[in-house]
Amino acid sequence: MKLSFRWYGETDPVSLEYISQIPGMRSIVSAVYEVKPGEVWPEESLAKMQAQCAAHGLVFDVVESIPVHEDIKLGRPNRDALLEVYCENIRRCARHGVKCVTYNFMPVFDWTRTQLDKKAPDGSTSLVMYWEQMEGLDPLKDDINLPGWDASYSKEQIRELIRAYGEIGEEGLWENAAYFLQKVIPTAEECGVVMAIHPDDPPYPIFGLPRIITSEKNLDRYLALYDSPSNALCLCTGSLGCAKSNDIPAMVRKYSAAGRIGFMHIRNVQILDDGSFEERAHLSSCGSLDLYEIVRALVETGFDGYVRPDHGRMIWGETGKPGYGLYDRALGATYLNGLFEACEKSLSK
Ligand code: DNO
Repeated sequence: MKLSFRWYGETDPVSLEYISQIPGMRSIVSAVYEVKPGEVWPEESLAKMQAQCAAHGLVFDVVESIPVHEDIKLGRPNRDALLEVYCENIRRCARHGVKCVTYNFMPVFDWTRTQLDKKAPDGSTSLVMYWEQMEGLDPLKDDINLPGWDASYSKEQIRELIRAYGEIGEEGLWENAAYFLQKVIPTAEECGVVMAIHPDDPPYPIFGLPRIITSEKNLDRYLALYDSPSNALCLCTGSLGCAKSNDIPAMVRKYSAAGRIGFMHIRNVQILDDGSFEERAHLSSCGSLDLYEIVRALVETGFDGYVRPDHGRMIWGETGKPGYGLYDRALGATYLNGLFEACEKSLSK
């Protein structure tokens, strides 16, 4: 596996120097953030990122994300032009050494939480989603602005988008996903890039919006839409793992054995009795997921793709982007290194 770390570019309070000091760290996961979805990424930005990473002994070879414009997800008439831009961005990334591109197909909102700084008894804070807080939330009335979301929409635009997704429904979203893959995967194949779809987080409908990348059945369906190693998964254990019905180690084993995982996001969550969830430390005993079984499944199937420790808690007084501080993600990386080394050595005995 190739160990990686997400870095938000020059404005990220976590420096490349610090990231490079994490044992075993190899790759940087980043994106061009200064342009809007649907615009072409300047090659200078990609070249600069590559050089900055190389100066710290790191490789910028994973992009997270090239966002999919809402008009593509909605199948609107301008989608072909937007898909042309999307393909051009894949080509440009590939020219600058990128091997894996993450994206999602979630309508309007990326990941959703109701609180970003829930304090645990030990004083650390983490992201949570509590149904009781969710019930009161209305994206049309409240000023909800979560870090996962594109803050550039006005309330009017959000209202219009929610209405449009209501009209196409789940099956419409599937059709538009199929169309997206038909256009994009051939380009990815030509460029030697693996497209890794991120699951919906959490993996069920939010605010009545359809969500499709949620379960084993739906992942099978998505991968079958275009049967190619370039049409792969970014298997996020914490996203899929907050639905009790998803057996994460079994899913990891199945899709890794089939060569259809490009990227692993590894983190732990605690599912609560009412289906709410809290992000927890990576250690298996801290949450609902068995990280040892997940890593064992990867090692036993010979996984050689990218892995990153996903969302960390805020610990030791660190402040910064919720989920993306240095300390707890670094602890996660070190724990993952330990699990991989142990599983690899016991397999080779
Ligand atoms: C959250 C991330 C997601 C992910 C996108 C991929 O922390 O895992 O925002 O980057 O869904 O497009």
